[in-house]
Amino acid sequence: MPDNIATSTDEPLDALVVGAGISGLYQLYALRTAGLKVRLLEAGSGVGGTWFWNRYPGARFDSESYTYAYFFPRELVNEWTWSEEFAGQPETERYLNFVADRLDLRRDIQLETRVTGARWSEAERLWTVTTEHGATVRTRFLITALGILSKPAFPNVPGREDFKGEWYHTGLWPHTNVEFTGKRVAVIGTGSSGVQIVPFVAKDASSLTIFQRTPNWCTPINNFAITPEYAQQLRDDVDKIYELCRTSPGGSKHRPMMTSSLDLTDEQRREHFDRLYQAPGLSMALANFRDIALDRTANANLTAYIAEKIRARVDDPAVAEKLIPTDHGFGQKRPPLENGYYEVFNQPHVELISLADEPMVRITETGIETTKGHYELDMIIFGTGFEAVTGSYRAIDIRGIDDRPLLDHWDNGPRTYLGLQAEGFPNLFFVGGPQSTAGNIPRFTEVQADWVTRCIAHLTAQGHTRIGTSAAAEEEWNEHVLSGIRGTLQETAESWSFGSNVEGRKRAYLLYAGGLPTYRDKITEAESADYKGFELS
Ligand code: N01
Repeated sequence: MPDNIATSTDEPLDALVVGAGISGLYQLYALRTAGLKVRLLEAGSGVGGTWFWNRYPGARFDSESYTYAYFFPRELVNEWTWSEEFAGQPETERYLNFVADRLDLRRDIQLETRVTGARWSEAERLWTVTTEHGATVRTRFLITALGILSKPAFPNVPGREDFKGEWYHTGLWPHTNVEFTGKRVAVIGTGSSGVQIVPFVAKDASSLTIFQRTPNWCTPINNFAITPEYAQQLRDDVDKIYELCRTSPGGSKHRPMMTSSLDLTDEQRREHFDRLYQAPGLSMALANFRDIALDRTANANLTAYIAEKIRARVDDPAVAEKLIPTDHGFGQKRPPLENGYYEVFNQPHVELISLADEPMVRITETGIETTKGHYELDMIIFGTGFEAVTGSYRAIDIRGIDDRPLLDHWDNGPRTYLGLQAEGFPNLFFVGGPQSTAGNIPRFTEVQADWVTRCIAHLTAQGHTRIGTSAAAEEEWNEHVLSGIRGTLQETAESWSFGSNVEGRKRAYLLYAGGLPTYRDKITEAESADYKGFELS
């Protein structure tokens, strides 16, 4: 670990990056390559961000490993070989450590340093950043790469602190071995994390009780090993694969079909769905007809198809019905990928509790009480998700012009210009913040990190010391962001994309549904037009 980055009283840094996830690491690399004096602070004891914290059994990519990974610099592509199409967490964490070493990033990273505050000085045109240990560091530019799913959320029921057994959150999984063998375990939550961990717990636990608030439309991940020949082919095709990701709406190698699924006969449609059900990863969501996301009839056809699959895989018809969503269609929420999830419910020691039938009342010393009874437990696993996107900003007291808190600015939902800056917070850039991503996150955030790097280089070259944006620019961007989600079936879903998974949170769209090519065009157009919407001085 480098010495005293956070207590430095030296000249201010050119830039400080917060967060050593896949986006922050790339931002550090890009700024350093541009010749800037830059450092990175990270709360965890290792690099990796999401892939450092979410180390629960079964955690795995749902984007193809090589499309989520870095494409630049090319030695990273040439010197790393993925073992599976969808790599598990341990391999991804190893990969990000390999990147940190290979690009010699560690000398500018300080771990175990949680940033708790940042205050802008208009007079000095500097940010002063404070850490939980009371150290401060001054920087010309501050870049937050906090991740969109990094602040764990817990059920709002009393008694969590009373529970005498073990408890874990999937997003804060310990580094020590967690033993399920012979234990009565509960998993609360059936989103992507819950769906991934459940088969692993079921293998060893003496009993497994799954508390489901809302079922999801899960489809098989259909993962497979990467052979040496396939690995070589991926390297040979790297430009082609990158171009596919770069030009697809979700930043993935998949793209939607723009013809209508309603033009097919029932038989053709079934064949098409069968093909996608057996295809790897998010094919069902991303390589399907576009009208699935827009047209209720098209969506209902697919929904009926997957419901049938669930009924075929779950022995008890009553349990199968509980596992079939009725509040949303496929794709209205991000669909989890599964590997043997539905078959878990056929095992005698596994029980599904629908919280719609018996709401949770409290957590007790020995288990979970619902309106219908008490479940005795040795362990509770919270797969209850995250206070998405802006949640991680709640842990940092960011103050802009006139000491105004960023959270006040975002009180009615996030407001940004291009997802890059907020009005009243000069020289602060968000990478992977609100109103700027959706889909395969690294492909969105690399575009932002490159933009921020060019912007700071431009300001420096022009002798400028400040960049800010305006309320009018934010308004324009807000309207553009909302226009991307308006009229889609996602618009009406209760999901973390709107913050509605957390009780009491104001509903606001947190992501960017306009697609990667449009996003890139928008931010580069603003840059080419003399930083339209920004004020440089
Ligand atoms: O979180 P979630 P997640 N009482 O919010 C339930 C990515 N990801 O960690 O649906 C009881 O999706 C909640 O119920 P409901 C991926 O983008 C990717 O699983 O809100 N239950 C839901 O069932 C994903 O979308 C991978 O009604 C409560 C669950 O907890 C995102 O992260 C793997 C509750 C939370 O689901 C988030 O996934 C994992 C309460 N009070 C995650 N509060 C990959 O495969 C919430 N729930 C790469």
